[in-house]
Amino acid sequence: MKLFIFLMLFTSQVIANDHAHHDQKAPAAGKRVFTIVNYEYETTKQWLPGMIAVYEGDEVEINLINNTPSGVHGFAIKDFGVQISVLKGKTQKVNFTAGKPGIYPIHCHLHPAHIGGQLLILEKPKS
Ligand SMILES: [Cu+2]
Repeated sequence: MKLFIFLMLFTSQVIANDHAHHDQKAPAAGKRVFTIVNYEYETTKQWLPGMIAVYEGDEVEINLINNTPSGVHGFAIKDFGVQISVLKGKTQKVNFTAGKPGIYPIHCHLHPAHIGGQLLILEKPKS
């Protein structure tokens, strides 16, 4: 039942976000903007969405929101020199340029046991 409520809340948030973004202009080609939120469910902490996909060479901007009651959590993509700590209730922005195509791990450098994510970098489609 608890999980069901969590999923309902999460789904409605996704729908609300989708609405909010309707009026906004799409980002310029080659720039990708994400919002990723750290949730805590029972004892599990996770940045969601857990996987983001971009093209090689993209300018990536991620807004990290720490929604957990437990405290500071980290967001690190070692391969691109990204390592940032986000305080409870705060939002932090991080920028980097996507390098070679591949699948790169995302993790909390402060608590390695937390569920990690993945950055998927795709080859640029030929135009
Ligand atoms: Cu953490």
